[in-house]
Amino acid sequence: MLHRFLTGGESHGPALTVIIEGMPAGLPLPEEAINADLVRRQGGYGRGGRMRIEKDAVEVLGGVHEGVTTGGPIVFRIENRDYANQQKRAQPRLTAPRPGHADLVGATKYRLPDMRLALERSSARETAARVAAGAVARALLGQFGIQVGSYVNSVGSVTATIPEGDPASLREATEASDLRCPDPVATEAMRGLVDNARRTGDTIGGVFTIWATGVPVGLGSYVHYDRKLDGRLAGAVMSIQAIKGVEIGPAFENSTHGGREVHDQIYAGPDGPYRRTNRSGGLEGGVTTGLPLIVRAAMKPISTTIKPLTTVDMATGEETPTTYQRSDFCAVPAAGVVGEAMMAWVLAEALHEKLGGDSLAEMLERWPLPAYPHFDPEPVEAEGAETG
Ligand code: EPS
Repeated sequence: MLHRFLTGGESHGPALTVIIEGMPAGLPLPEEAINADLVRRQGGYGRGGRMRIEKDAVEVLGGVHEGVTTGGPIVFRIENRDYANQQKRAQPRLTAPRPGHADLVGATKYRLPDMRLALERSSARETAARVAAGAVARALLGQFGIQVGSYVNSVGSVTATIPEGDPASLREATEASDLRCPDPVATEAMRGLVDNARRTGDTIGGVFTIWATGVPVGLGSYVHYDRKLDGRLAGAVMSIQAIKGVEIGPAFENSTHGGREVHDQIYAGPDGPYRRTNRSGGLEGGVTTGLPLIVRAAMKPISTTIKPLTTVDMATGEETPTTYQRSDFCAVPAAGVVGEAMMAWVLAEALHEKLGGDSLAEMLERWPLPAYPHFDPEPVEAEGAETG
């Protein structure tokens, strides 16, 4: 493991923290770039009251000197402004778990006396710390011209029309939409669904796409299951709270067609071999093809609903309706930003594995990578060699 990060802190504790290890020294790391991603994560139509309280920004506690990484662990703190409010309110013990949240399984696993202790750590508030770590990875990738972004494909039953082609060209329209959806007609309809969820005391999920462009050929590996980049990306994206499905490229659709329709054929061009399609989502054999990486994720509807669900009060053993305090109605746009962080994280590590080095300067010495190997038209065979 070349890179790792560890988040700490609870949703309503004093602060979130993250320690990031393995980043090369000499990487310019402007605080504003990290904070800009934190702001993007806080946005999106359908967020609840908490986002009006928090103003996420990092306090840099280590690993950065005069805006440049030192090679030491990078340490960030993000204040929870709601902590002060929480201190003033008595929090009743939570004994009736919300179906879909980690309340019941968490309290069972850790034998907690109050399910609030499970809720506090399982909360998606933790994703603010992930986005800070992802912003560091994004800064590293940016040095090599690799861009990472995301957009929302669907909210509930409303699906956007996404033009084919360079995903980076969708960035402007995506960031202009409060649902982070590049299709303005779909954005309007999605807003209606979120309003309806709010009105009916429900929540709503959706699907988002995370992309990366400028990725060289040859990141990841096919030689071991845990080095395959598709597996690493899927695991990282699936680890985001409320994500229940991940696909690489149009994988589920591909499965309904024959191989001759699915595989991205290779053509000879003036600059070497090239593809006209990217149905592999930018990965073959767990290795990047040089085409944009495309990962799609399905987010379930948030499990805290105003209109109750049936549960069991673990203090009485009786069925009871769930209680509601506050939550988001739809967090799909925010989840896309978290997805970017996880993709950037995995890609930055894969790039560092490929290039090696302890400093950005050493990594840049090995850049750019040659696109493809050179094959002699007539290889000289060793005497007595047999074909395997
Ligand atoms: C969350 C519940 C809500 C969300 C929270 C995730 O928080 P609260 O209970 O304080 O209203 O707003 O997400 C964030 C705080 C955040 O920063 O994204 C949950 O139960 O997972």
